[in-house]
Amino acid sequence: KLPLVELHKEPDGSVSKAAFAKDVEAGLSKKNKTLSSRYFYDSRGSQLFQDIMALPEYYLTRSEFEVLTDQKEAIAAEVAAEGFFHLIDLGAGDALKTKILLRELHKQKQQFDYVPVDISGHAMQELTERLHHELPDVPVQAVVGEYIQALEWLQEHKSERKVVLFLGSNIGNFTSDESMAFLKIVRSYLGSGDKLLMGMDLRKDPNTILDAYDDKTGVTAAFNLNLLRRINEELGGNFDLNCFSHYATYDPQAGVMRSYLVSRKRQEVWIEAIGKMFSFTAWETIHTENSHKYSLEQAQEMGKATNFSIETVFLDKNQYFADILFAV
Ligand code: AVI
Repeated sequence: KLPLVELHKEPDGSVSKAAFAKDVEAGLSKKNKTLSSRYFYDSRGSQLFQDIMALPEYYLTRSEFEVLTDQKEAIAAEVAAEGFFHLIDLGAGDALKTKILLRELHKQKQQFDYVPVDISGHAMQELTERLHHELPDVPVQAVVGEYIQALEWLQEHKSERKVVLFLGSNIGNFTSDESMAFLKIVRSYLGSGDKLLMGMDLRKDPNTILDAYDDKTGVTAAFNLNLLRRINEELGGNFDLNCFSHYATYDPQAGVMRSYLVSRKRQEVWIEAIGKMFSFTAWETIHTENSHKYSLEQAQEMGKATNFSIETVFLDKNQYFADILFAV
């Protein structure tokens, strides 16, 4: 087995049960109930997200693929600039998209090592081994942990120039305050010459956006409902998944896609690990996820407010999605 840096203390991909129980209790005790989308990604949830990415309605994946494929020469050249650098991939997963860049950087004979970061040790082990065969000349140092934990580790152990990748539209799942705080923290770990390449889903026809989060085959519904299944499994809950349904709605003025689970009847749910019963009225909702959609002006403002400047905006032909290169 190739070595991984393991910063994450819990069993693979999982969260601490106590922290999960505490968050669930707090969320379900609110007047407007909430559960955090960060708990979507157990192994079943991660598989369902892979399925979402293959849906015809979920344009985000294909759009970003197009950006990276069509503009890989320019992206690789701009990211690299001069000398050796660490390419840090936050939330790398199977790195399907990043591999386009890795191949191009290698082709351009750029001097770098690849540092994928993910909460899943299994995913990082697999990726390390696959890259060892597919791109044997690219040095890989996978880190298993949370994003910030990993940046901290890098700060202590690696002194060369850093290029951070935050692909997908992961920034969109943070609240506005969280995304600003996150960008400020990332910025605090970067110095002159360092860069951030971040994926941002852009504003577009509201119906196109709505379809992407309410697909006909019900994969997104299963993804959302999986959160209740996970509570049943890990916290001893007795949610009846047939008595809740997925509801997604897009607010075109705020640019926010909001997802909910709706209680289809009056019901009570017991959660063993919390030792409490939670009551739902008929049609009461649990808010589970926000997915922000941005204008390029907003991206500019976010950069400004967090001390980054926009170097280049890479777009697909439809202008559905942007990979934005921020410089320090
Ligand atoms: C992971 N994240 C960027 C996805 C999104 O588009 O917000 C999660 C997702 N939720 C429903 N479909 C996909």
